[in-house]
Amino acid sequence: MQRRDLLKSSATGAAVLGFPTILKAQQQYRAEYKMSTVVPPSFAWGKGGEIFANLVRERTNGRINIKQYPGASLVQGQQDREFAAMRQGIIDVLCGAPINWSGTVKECGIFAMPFLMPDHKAYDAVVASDAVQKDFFDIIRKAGAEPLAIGETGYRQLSNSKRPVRKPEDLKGLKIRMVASPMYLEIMSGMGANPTAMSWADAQPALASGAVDGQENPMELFMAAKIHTLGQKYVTKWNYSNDILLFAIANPVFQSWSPQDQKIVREAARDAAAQQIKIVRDIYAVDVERVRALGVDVVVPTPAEMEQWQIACRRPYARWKAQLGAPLVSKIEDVVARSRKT
Ligand code: X2X
Repeated sequence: MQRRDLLKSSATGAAVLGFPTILKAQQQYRAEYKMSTVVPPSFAWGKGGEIFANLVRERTNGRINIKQYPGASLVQGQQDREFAAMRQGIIDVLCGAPINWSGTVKECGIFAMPFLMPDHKAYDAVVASDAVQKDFFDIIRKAGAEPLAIGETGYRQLSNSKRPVRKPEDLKGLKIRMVASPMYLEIMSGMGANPTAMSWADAQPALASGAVDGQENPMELFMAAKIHTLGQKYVTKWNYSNDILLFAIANPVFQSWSPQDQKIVREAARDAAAQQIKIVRDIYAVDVERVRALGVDVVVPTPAEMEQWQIACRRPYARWKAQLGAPLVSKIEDVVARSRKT
């Protein structure tokens, strides 16, 4: 059939059905939208993704079907490729830690800066601020995705198989697995540790075989992944970094949905993020006892010890502030400072 005939016949078909515009709109929806998460729904982060997908399916009566691909499997476990893959159309929906995307969009590294958001009050103030809702969200939009909502990946704590770590000096010579973030690597090497970058998929075998001595991740994740069974006997709750969990949709995908559906999806992401944050914080409140009950030695630094950690991170903080975008970091610092006075 000639192209002209094809156009004519499909136009006639639509006219016969009587609602050509609805038909057109429906044709733009795909059978499945692919969502990448680094961890599965047995972890708070993956659960957040699952809740989001379920809410969207229910509230759109199945018009929008988001399928979760945990283990960052759409990018063969290489979580630092997620954002680039989203731009290429391999991933439609992001539910992830921006630290993993900082090699693609540098500002994505900002939230993981050491001691930037020292507690949940500061965290909540930052997330609600214009610095995030306007400035950061605009950066994400320009980079190719519509940001919808923010959950929480959780405060990252150190673990290792060798000894209790109370102060920066205790890290000397320890081989620590980190995500592929030059900022994280610099923080660790600045304290005398021997950091090595690898994906989450590679981290577990490396811990099991003793190729690395330690790692850092939220204790919620430590428990969900049973990292204590990989010889990790010592944890330090130093709260140095708490990345956001960003829910976002690839721009062309978001634009293909009706305004009503866009609204439903945005609200679903907000509701999922709120539920996900509750899961993370409920566990955070009891994580020391829970991890101790697994036979792990948990060091909770005193305020004086906390200061040592903060001092040790000052130089990389300053360097990375300049690198990742000093004006935006300063804005976030102001929000944090104000949050401490209320
Ligand atoms: O790989 C990690 O450590 C994880 C799961 O926390 C991230 O993707 C940032």
